[in-house]
Amino acid sequence: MKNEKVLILGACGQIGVELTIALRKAYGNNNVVATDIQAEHHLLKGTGPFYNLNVMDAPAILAMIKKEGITQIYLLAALLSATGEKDPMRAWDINMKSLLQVLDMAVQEKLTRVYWPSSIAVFGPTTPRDNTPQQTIVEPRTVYGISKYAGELWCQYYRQRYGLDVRSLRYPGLISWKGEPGGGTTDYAVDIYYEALQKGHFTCFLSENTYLPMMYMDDAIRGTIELMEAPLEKVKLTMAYNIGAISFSPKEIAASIQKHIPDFKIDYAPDFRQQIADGWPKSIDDSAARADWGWQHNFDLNRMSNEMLMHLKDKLELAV
Ligand code: AKB
Repeated sequence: MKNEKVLILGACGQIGVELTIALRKAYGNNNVVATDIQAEHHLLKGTGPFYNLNVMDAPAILAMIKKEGITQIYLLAALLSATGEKDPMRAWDINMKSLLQVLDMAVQEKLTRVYWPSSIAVFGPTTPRDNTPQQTIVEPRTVYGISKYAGELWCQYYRQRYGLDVRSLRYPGLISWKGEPGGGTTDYAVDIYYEALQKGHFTCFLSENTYLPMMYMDDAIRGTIELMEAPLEKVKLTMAYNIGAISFSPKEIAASIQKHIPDFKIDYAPDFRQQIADGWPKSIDDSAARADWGWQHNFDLNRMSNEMLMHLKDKLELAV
C-alpha cells in the first residue's frame, strides 16, 4: 500500500515482532513505527523506528500519530486468556480502554485503517465446538473472551456509525519461534518445542486429547496483511473473521515432535487452563474468510514441527 505510515502498538509481543518485520519489508522500514511498553525486542533492533509507549497513554499515542504522520494503526497489546483470569479487572481495563481510545483517535485523525486482533476466545462452552461457524452462539466465559467479543462489537459500531475501516481476525493459538508468547492457554504448543529440545521432556498443562485450533505464525502474519490490503468491498463482515489452519491435541503435537526426537516424553498435569480450553472450539469454519478475501493456510502440523525444531535448534544453539 502506497503512502501509508503504520503505527504498531505492542510491537514486542508474539505477533508484534513478526508483523513489524513483515510490514517493514512490505512498506519500507521508516514507514512502520514500532512501539511497546517493553524494551525493544532484539529482532527489531536496527530494522526501523522504535519508541517506548504505554498503550493506555492516549495523549502520548495522539502525539505520536501527529508527529509521525500516522495513517494506520495495528493495536496488538492485550492481556491474554490465562493472565486475564488472574486479574480480570486489569485485563478488562487494558483490553477495552486501549481499543476505545484508538477507535476514537482513528476517527478524529481520519486514519485510513485500523487492525485489532480478536480470538477464538470469543466462543464459549455453549458454542458448537467442531467446525465452529462464523455466526453462532457466543457466550465467552473468560474476561479475555468477553473483552474480545465486546471489542468486536465496538469495532462494528465504529465502522457502521463513523465509517471507520477497522478490520479484525479471530486468531486460533499461534505458534512461533521468533517472538515469545505470554499468558495464553494455547502457549503449551510453543513451550513444548523448547522443552523437547532443551530437556527431552514436557509436562503439559492440558490433557492429552484436548483439541484446539492452531496456526503457524507465518500463516497468521500473511493472513493479517492480506486482510488489511484487501479492497474494502471484499471485507464483507463487520465482525472479526474466523480463520483456521490446523487442529491438534497435545498427544498429536508430541507425536509430530517424536518423529524428530524419538526419545521425547510428554506427561500431563492439567491446571486451571484446562477449563478455559474445554470451553473453546476444537476446529474452526473459516469459509467466509476463504470466500471473501481469499484466506488460505500453508502449514500443517508436520510442516510446522519441522520448521519450529529447525529454527529453535539454531536459536538455542543445540545440536540434537
Ligand atoms: C490464548 O490462548 O489466550 C490466545 C488466544 C487463543 O487468543 N493464544
